[in-house]
Amino acid sequence: MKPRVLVLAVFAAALLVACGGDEGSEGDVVEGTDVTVSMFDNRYEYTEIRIPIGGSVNWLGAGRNPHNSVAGDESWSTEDVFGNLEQFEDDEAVITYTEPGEYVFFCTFHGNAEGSGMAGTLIVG
Ligand SMILES: [Cu+2]
Repeated sequence: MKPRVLVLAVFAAALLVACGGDEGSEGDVVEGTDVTVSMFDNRYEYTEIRIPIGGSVNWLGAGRNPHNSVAGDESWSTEDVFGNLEQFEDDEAVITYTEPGEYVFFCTFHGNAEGSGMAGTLIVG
């Protein structure tokens, strides 16, 4: 009887650890072909975005303050498609990414190219 109880206890502990890990990552990682990322005051809905080559991100204004998304290496910007660095609530900037790479992205008002503040990582491919 005793060994069986011990096995069950270990199994339950493993499940708890597995569930805890999943919850921690689901909050800020998104993966898909065409994803929408809300830009809140003053943080992105996701800080890690994974899309395939040819996938897109809809950068969606969702705050009272203006926001944007700019690549740390300046290779792309929501300004390129939206025409303005200030996106307010419901303003959309859909960017299609055709080059594989890993980009830091940031809001020019609330973050910086080093990935501090309102910032994250976009992985294409
Ligand atoms: Cu911002």
